[in-house]
Amino acid sequence: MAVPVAPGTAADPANGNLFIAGAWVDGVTGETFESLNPADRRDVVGRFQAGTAADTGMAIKAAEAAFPAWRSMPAPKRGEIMYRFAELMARHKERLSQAMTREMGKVIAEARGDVQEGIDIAYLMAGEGRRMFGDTVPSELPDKWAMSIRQPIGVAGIITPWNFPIAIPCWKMMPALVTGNTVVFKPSSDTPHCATLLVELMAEAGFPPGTINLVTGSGEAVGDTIVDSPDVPVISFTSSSATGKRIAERAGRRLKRLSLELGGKNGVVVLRDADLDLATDGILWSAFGTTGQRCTACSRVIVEQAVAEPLLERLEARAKTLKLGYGLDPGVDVGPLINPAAVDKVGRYVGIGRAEGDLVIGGSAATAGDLAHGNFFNPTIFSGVKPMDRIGQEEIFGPVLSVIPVADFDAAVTALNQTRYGLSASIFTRDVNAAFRAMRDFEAGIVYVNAGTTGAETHLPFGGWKETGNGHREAGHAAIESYTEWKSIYVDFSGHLQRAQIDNQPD
Ligand code: UN1
Repeated sequence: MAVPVAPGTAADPANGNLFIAGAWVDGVTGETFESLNPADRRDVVGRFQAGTAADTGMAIKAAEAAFPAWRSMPAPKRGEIMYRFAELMARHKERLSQAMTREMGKVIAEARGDVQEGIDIAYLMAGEGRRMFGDTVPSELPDKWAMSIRQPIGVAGIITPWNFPIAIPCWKMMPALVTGNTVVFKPSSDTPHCATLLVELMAEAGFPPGTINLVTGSGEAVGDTIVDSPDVPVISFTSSSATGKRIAERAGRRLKRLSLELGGKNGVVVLRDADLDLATDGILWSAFGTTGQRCTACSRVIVEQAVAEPLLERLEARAKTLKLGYGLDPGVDVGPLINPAAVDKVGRYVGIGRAEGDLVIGGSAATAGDLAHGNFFNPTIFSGVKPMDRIGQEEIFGPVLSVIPVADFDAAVTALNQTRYGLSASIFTRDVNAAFRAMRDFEAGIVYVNAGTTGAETHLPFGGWKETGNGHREAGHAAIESYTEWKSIYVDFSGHLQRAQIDNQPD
């Protein structure tokens, strides 16, 4: 397997520091942890500071100190810095993408998409600096003005996962920063190099010292310190529902603003009139793209019995052709899982699945040749799964697809909604009435018609119902809500006391 020469090699790893108050510094203990290439664990991507509670405290202080000046800067000016950052990311897109494939594992085309998603949200939010709309409305009283404005909340704690190591930090940091908050950013310990490259570009773009602080390290040392700090009033977090609930409890004690983006068990419904080749394309892409490690990944196919057999044949035939390997090597379709623990977890679910459904293809770690050095798992399909089976209910976050046959459209909607999650859902059909019913009745934050469950664009709200989140949305204008307080302002220019609700009574 070819080990890339940039941005660092196994012999010359990139050593990452913390970024606090505009300076790259060692942590107080100087202890480090390694980031490994998931396609070849012999390749050390870099060594990164194991930040502590003390380091995190310093980062929070720096963000607090930077807040008054940053919130006072006109939002369009903040947007201009963000625009420069977007341009820098675009210029460095290939370098960032290759670094991402090496550190996180997704194939290079998908890594480019991840970086592009970061660029897209940066441009979108740069423009938001000149919008950030409030309401200006008539007052119920004469000679009185009424309007509402948005204001920043303070220091934002941004805790991000590894599966979109550029896009998700940007989804969170761009709206936080353009609205005038300052940031303490704790990336996943599986992707500290991507985070470091991102923050380097932010510094180069001109975000002032202290507006963005990076602390790498564990969830216990860094993440919990951010969540518990009385000086971090707003938190945005993406990971599992179990961790999200724990964070919600802790943040709830201080009534913090908290935006959670959590688990999914996204389903594709295939009706008997569907274009089965198109459905096969959509299902394979959303089930095995990113090796199933997207919050939006499809892990359930709910198919009308009448077409279950031909659909399954197509899925099996195509899944067989998927090539596993290092995402920088040409022709590779599916990269590795993020780490050995993920391989174990997927393996455990396959064990559960063998007892619940019929294994059609896959079902084991892929260890032939060079793959043995990485965290590879064969794309896996189970058929004959029942809606309430564990593999049909629990988030696996790997390349495992359950095919659930149902009698008709109504049974499909019931099965689709029979989950504690509600991120994305899709339907393949040529029947416009069925499509509209699905759009109305699917319990999900994102619904696709004749497309898979992945591929959300950055200018629409992103997020899910039920245990997928807590009602907040990322991306689009909706993201602004998570990072701003409303302030309603009344200006009375009548020159005398006017009492709302009292002086406006009918004569
Ligand atoms: C995620 O998996 O957490 O819609 C984000 C998609 C991507 C974003 C996924 N645009 O699949």
